[in-house]
Amino acid sequence: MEGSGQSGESAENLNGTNQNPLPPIVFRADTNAVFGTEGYGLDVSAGQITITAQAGPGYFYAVQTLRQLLPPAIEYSGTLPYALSVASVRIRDHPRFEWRGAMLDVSGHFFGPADVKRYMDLMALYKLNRLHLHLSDDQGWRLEIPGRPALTDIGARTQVGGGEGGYYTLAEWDDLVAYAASRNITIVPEIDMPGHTNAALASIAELNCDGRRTEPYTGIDVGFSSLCVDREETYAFVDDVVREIAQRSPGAYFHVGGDEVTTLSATEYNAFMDRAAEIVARHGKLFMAWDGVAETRMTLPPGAVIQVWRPQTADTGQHLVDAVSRGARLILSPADRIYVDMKYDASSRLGLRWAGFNDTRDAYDWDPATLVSGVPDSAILGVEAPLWTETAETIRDLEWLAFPRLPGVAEIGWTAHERRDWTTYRTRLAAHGPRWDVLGINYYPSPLVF
Ligand code: IFG
Repeated sequence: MEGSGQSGESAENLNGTNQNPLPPIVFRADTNAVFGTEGYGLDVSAGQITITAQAGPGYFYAVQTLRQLLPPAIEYSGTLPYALSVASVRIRDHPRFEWRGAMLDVSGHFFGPADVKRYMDLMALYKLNRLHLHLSDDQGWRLEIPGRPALTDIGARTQVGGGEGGYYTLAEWDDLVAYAASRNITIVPEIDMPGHTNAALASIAELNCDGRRTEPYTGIDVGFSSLCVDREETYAFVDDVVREIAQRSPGAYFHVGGDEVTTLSATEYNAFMDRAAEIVARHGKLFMAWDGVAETRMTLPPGAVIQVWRPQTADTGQHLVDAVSRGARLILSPADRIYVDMKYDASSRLGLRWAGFNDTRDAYDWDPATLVSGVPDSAILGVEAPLWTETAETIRDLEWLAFPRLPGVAEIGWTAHERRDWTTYRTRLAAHGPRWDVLGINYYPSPLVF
């Protein structure tokens, strides 16, 4: 769904026969560096396919585009006993933004490794390259931390609605990281703090100011929990958690959450976030947090990234402009656009509606450059579609909420704004329905598209 290809007339036979050997797909190194690490050239003509790129991601993305140029039958895993063809094209393509992301909340409801890998497969189809995993919250702690067994013995045993929860062992984490890398996806771990921490508070007594563990929580209220910012044990905990996860996560970023804290003063919040930022830097990662950090006067560390999620007001917008002037860069996740845990419309069985309905057009028809006025394009790293799982329990629920909205977010991240418009996009998107059928994706047949 990207690129500047012009389809030619002739179709090229891609299955060789003994008279007509399979035309090779030639992978060429791009010596004059025109594409960047994720860009590529794709030429199909005269029975020859040539892919030109500078680095692994470029080759990978050229193949994803080639998949889209072939009929859905290409997804058949067996040997096809008949020829497939692809139109002759000449494509030169590269992404607009470096950060083309999806966030998966595995704390509200737990999703095992197989579900997360499936989600990554579907992300890779559309050249998304960042998977932000929301690993902790009030309802569940999801990753084994050496030396802190209570987090998984107790904190992982719950989820929204009271199900049995779950967590990733370190081996499963390493496997997810490797799987992501094989699809040019970088995992961005998030441990939400100081709020959204009841699972940890229910597990470890000394994280609470009264020294007593809280009760497990399986509802969907927000804002009521906070680590005890006055106790040194809290910072030892944060250091343990950040250290263990950072050393098993090759990506550059560590997301510390920072959202929806109602029980601390601004001074207490700032002091905590400053110390959390120091700990993240100590373990070699760049600081990332939700946009509430822009309203504080915390010292934003170099390379800090702020994830914009709340519908902007003049006030919050000015805070973001200030933060950018202090060196921060932005990831855009406007809740009233690309929170794909919002209902599509009143008919949606799944999803929340606190940010309004996000139908397939809402999620596509906006320009990142104009979301926050006063912020230069250079300060925008890219876009990311969060999927919170208060109402999603299975991979089929995730697919229903994410498709068809997620491919639109991918195109916003990849394609120049002036080359995008809803009228032509919706037609191109509809043509992907048969591909999603072959792939078994449980997508919502949006009446705006199908
Ligand atoms: N806001 C909360 C999430 C989740 C979400 C559901 C953020 C940053 C509403 N925080 O989004 O914990 O409850 O849409």
